[in-house]
Amino acid sequence: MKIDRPIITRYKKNPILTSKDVPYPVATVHNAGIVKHDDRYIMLFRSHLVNGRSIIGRADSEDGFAFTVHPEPFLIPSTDHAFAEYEAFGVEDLRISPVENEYLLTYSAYSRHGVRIALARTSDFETVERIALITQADLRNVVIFPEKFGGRYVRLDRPHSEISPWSIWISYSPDLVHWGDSRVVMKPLAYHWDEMKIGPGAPPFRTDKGWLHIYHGVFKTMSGTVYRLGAALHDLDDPATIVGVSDGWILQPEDPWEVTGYVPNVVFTCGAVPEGDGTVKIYWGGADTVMCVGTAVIDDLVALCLSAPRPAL
Ligand code: BMA
Repeated sequence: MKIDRPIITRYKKNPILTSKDVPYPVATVHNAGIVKHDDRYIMLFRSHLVNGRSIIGRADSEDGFAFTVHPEPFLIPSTDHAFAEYEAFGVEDLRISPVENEYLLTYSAYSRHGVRIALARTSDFETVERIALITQADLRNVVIFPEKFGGRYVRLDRPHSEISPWSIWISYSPDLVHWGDSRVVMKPLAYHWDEMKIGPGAPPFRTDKGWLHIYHGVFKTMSGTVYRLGAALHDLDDPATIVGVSDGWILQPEDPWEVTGYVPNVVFTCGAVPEGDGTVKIYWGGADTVMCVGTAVIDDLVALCLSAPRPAL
């Protein structure tokens, strides 16, 4: 399908947040979860410390473009014995899902045992309650749908595998603690921009035609990997069914701060904010170093998923 405008229009003043904006010492600012709460945009971003391990900071904005960072980090590795063992190497890539009057926070917890996912909740971004570690090792990139289906929470995630390219799976839970009925819903496509691995990106949001999920896909080149973003549409009533996946990427590293940095050639999303005017603000980390934002027309992304889609599996 031909769309006569950029699929994502980059904000002219990118990057919108860098380590220089953070009032405590950090090396990077990237891979942030974002949500609109009480008409303010709240960004929970990842920063590498100079020891190479990550923590999560908070920044607020009135307009979704100009952010001010809070003086203290938002989330650091837990000292509570139930979590401390598994968060010892850092917390990364937090996603925010608004579900039933609260926000569910999912993030990667790193330790000598591997990477697993922790789930926490907040209703005001002031106090945070850790609920549970909801995966074993090795899983990353958990996003929770903003609605329940048949009374159950639903998540997309990405287990690691030695015998299959890393793919997107779905799981269900009655209580946020116990998850099951897992199955694979989307796989990388051979000799395609996302052939090496794919993973959930921003928590899906509702459109007329389905749940729109912006995911990341990775391609291996002779000089390293390239992380790009793609779009997939899940059935409104049955999110395990994918209605269509955009054949092409919707964003690739192009700006200097996406092409060069802590990890070159990376655009990586953990959050998008659908607006009332039919657009969506998509936020991404550039080269694991800075935060960027761009705007897309939601109907364009839906049309890309539905016209000449590539197979999901
Ligand atoms: C992935 C994760 C992301 C990161 C990306 C590119 O495996 O570690 O947090 O943005 O690699 O380095």
